[in-house]
Amino acid sequence: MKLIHSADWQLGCRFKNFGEKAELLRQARLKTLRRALEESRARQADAFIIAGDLFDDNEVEENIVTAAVAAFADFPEVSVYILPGNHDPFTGPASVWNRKAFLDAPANIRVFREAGFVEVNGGFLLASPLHQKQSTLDPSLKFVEMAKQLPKGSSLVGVTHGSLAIPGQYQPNDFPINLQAATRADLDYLGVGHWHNWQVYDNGRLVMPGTPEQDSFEQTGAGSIAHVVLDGHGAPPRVEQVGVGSVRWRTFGFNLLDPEGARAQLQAAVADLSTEPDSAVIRVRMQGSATQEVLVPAREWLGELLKPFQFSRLQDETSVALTRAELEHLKAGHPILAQVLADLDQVAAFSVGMRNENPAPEPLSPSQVDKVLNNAPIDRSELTAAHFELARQLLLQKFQERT
Ligand SMILES: [Mn+2]
Repeated sequence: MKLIHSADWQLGCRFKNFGEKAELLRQARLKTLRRALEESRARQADAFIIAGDLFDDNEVEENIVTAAVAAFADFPEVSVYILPGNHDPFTGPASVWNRKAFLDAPANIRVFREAGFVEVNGGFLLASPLHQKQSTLDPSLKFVEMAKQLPKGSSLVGVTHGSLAIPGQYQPNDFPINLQAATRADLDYLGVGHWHNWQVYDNGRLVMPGTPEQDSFEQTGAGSIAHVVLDGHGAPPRVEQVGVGSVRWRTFGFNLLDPEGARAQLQAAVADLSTEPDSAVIRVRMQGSATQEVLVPAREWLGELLKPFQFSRLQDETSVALTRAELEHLKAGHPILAQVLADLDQVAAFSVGMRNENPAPEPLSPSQVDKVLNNAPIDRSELTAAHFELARQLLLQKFQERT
């Protein structure tokens, strides 16, 4: 038995933060769906499984529904098995599964509106679809009884949707699936959907492939479908992670401590994405503090760098550095702050050779500096001037926030 297992396409996702450009991201998913169907055809899979959340919700736009069904219809040799998930549960006549496009669907599409099984190339596909958005019940429990009804020795594949019951990592009302659910029901493979990063449990028998298209900066294990080969009941499944995603979500930092270095680094990183500027979502976090003379050109340069990309955002977390007069005023009013800054300068002067322009009335001696550094859990050879500048900035920033 050969399968393609996918989940969490969330077609029709609104991507509210992207305004009119959201349509490009929605279209990208439909193209990726066709690419996945192409993979299934090329590998002559017996089943193309969608383990829940094909659609973002039951109210999805009609044009997305017809585009999805048209994609399946264009691959008549691919047998598509669809399971309603928590985003698109089968709730009866109002659900997306009862729209005309699905009621009149071509013969290669089967939607599991109810729990049940179907024979596929000598093995069986067992489905436990969702009928609501939340439940504390493990939807894979149904497989235990279902599997007992099937002929002994045949390959058994479960398909359901829910969170993995990893202690501390799931909500109790979010369809918690036992981590040994495949073994518990004597399944050879349990294809699950819900979370967006690739994960494997139960000795390789329980797989959550994640979303085929990354949809947030935090996801690093998204963008794949699973190609699964079963050699017979009891044999371990052979699972291959197949990358199909096209949109790359990347976060980069730009720290004003070293604007020249930051420019060089960012330019190199972005160059890699610039071959396909429409399929990269870029976020640049600009950090640190600097004077307006440094900040303004840096912002302009970043704006130019990101211009070719459809989806980019500059997240400005910078602060304007204090002028010399402002700093002196602050120090005059807060002698302890003045002393700490002076001590920091003195430690920097001894350890990385920075010039101390503002020695304190009672500067630290070399032996006192040694004592401070030896007591700190720091490898002295790795200290640079930038560390001291950052410490200064953080100190001033925190101080200003509090006063
Ligand atoms: Mn889900």
